[in-house]
Amino acid sequence: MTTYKILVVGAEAVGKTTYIRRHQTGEFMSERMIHGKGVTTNISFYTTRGLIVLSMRESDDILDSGFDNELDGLLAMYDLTRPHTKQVAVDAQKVRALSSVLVGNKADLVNMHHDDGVVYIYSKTNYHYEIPIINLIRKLTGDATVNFIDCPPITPPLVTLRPRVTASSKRIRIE
Ligand SMILES: Nc1nc2c(ncn2[C@@H]2O[C@H](COP(=O)(O)OP(=O)(O)OP(=O)(O)O)[C@@H](O)[C@H]2O)c(=O)[nH]1
Ligand SMILES: [Mg+2]
Repeated sequence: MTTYKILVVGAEAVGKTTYIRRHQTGEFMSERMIHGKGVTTNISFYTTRGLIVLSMRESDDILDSGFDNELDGLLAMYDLTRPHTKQVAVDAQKVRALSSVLVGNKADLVNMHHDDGVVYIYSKTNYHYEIPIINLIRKLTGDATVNFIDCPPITPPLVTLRPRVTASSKRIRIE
């Protein structure tokens, strides 16, 4: 297992928490989530190079990541409906020489036209939402061929029910 410390960096309300939550729980949050700040979320990805854990935090300032100097990579995010937020993301990429991916979020709200070097996503319907992650993992590992694989099946634990427990659970079902 390899762990990388990743900062999702971008101007306010570009969709940082929503993006992390999408990977963590699958939910889309229609409200702005203030409590995403200061939280570290570990998300596991099964890849052709084994289990990779991205330890993710968010910030609007790369110098205030909460990871000290241990940061490994960046998802530099901006809001396609607010073009001025792109500069914040681009500037963050210049502060330190780290593996990074530039992400244009909320593509559902704009006409799709592509800028070079930008991954367009929308967390709202998961459009391309895994592409920034795999692109970043490829940069972090230096392996352009790495890909996701399915999560290995987890064997359920063996549970032996005592006869009385089985009988009472049957009763509950009949009632
Ligand atoms: N339409 C649309 N709305 C989105 C998308 N992603 C996020 N949002 C909305 O954008 C708003 C801000 O999302 P957040 O995830 O709170 O943004 P943030 O960057 O974490 O904001 P701060 O941490 O407060 O700076 C919320 O209302 C989300 O529902 C998207 O892909 N499409
Ligand atoms: Mg947030």
